[in-house]
Formats: sequence, structure tokens, C-alpha cells
Amino acid sequence: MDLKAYLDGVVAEVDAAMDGFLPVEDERPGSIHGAMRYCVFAGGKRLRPVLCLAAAEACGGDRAEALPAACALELMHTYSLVHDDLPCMDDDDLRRGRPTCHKVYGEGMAVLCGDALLTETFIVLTKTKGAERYPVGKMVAELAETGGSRKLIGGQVLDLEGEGKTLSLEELVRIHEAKTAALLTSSVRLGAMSANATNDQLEALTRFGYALGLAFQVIDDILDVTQTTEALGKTAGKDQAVDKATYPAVIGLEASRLEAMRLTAEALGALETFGKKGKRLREIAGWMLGRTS
Ligand code: GRG
Repeated sequence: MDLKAYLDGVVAEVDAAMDGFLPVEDERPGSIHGAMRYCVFAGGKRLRPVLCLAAAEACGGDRAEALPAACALELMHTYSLVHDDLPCMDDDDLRRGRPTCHKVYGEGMAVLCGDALLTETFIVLTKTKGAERYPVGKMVAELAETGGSRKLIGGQVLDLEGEGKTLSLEELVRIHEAKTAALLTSSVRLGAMSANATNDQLEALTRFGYALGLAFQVIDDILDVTQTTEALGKTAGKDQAVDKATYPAVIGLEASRLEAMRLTAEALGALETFGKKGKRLREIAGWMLGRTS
């Protein structure tokens, strides 16, 4: 199966599972459930679920076992986007090609929608069976730590505090390790855990996720300056407009392209131990490097 067919299959599988997990729209109060569904089913790339399922396969596991974790990752990611778009954070009107949650439902509802998606993350994650080395509690701890004040939220804090300042490359990397790379790392780690990975496999995937996560952010920053709003489904040129510290702003566009390639090569290097079983993860890393949206 080629990568496009694989990705389409995973997206359909994950969307069907999330449809089953989320409260239906007419369950009271319908407004919040409608808002949650509006944000989740808005056509994201589903990159975190894809990485989770492909990592499970790389470790010899079954995709079905990793499905609750894959959905939980997408719910946490969607919550972070809803809150990140709020006027008190990045203040964005467009996300995934549609008006942002607060534009449609109002700010109060968008705060609650993010909260509900974060809570649902853990309801869904506890539907996982866990594995011998990784009981459900370990998997819950993995994602809770990633979502907490040392990683995702901590990264957002550094980002907020960096506004209007000139950041060094080191400071920029620190933000994105926490904000972006942490969730991509947990994506492959949770897939591996659901497949009862060995310590060596988990360690290799942790290195892969970290390098790929940083590469993803470098590419995202490049796309912000090289792509259109229509292609991205979110406001292009936003980083420059608000004078945000990004890789192109800190090291330049060409050096950013080289850095994305260097990090992708580092990620691929971490996959060597998986041999043929790492094929999908290798393809996904290549696809991410060449993405245009
Ligand atoms: C808790 C408010 C709060 C924030 C936590 C992770 C985070 C910090 C904020 C998310 C917003 C953001 C711009 C994160 C950077 C990572 C990134 C480029 C996300 C976009 O991910 P894609 O391209 O989005 O995978 P789709 O829409 O395809 O799912």
C-alpha cells in the first residue's frame, strides 16, 4: 500500500473511533458537544494519531490496540489549538480552513470546549488495554506529563513570555521542545507502549519523536512565510506580522531548510534498529519534510 492510501486509511479509522468516543451533538448540553465536534472534525492532518499507529506497527503491535491512544493524542492536540487561537493567546480567526472555535461559539464556550477536549483525552485514553510492560496508568502518566506545565503548557508560557523579545536559537529550541516536540514524542511512545515495546525500542522512538518534532516545527515556521492562507488553512504570515520568534526569523530561511533536513536525518537515524518494520515511520518523516500545508 502506498503512503497516501495508508494515511487515508488511518485518518478514516481514527475519525470513526473519535466519532464513537465523543458525546453526540444532541446530548445535552448540545452547544458544547457541537463545539467539540466542530473543532475535532475540521480536517486536521491527524499527524499525531498516524505517528502513534505507525510506531505501534514498528514495534510489532496491532493498530487496533493503539487506537484509543491515537484518538486521545488528537483530542489533546485539538484542545491546545482551540486555546492557542483564543484572543488572550495567539488570537487567530482561522484554523483548519474554518473560523476558529471562539469566532463561531464565543470565547467562553471556546475555553470550555478546550477544557472538555482535554478531559475527554483521558476518558478516551483509559479505554486502552495497556500492555504487560505498560499498564494503563503508565500510559495516562505519559500523556498527562506531556500536557502539563513542564511540557505543553510550559512551552506556551515560554512563548507568551518571549513575545516582543529577541530570542536566541537556544531559547527558541527550548520553547519548541516543550510545545511541539513533546507531543510528537509522546505520540510514538504511546504507540510503542501499546505494543509492549522493549526498552531499546522505546528509547529509539523517543529519539525519533524528538528530532521529528523539532523538524516539524521548523517546517511549520518555513511554511508560515512561504505558503498562502488557503494552502495552510490558517493565517499565513502571522508570525512575521506579530514579530514572533521563528526559525526563519532567528537563523534565516535557508538555514531553516537545512536545519529541517538535518533534524529529519537525525530522526531517520533513530529508526535503523527497526529495519523493515520502520518503513512507515520513515515514509512519514519524508512526507513531513516535503509537506506544503
Ligand atoms: C495549552 C493553550 C495551550 C497551549 C499549549 C501545543 C500548544 C501549547 C499550542 C498549540 C498551538 C501550536 C501552534 C502549536 C505548535 C505546533 C503546531 C505547528 C501545531 C499545528 O499542528 P498541525 O499542523 O495541525 O498538525 P492540524 O490542524 O493538521 O492538526
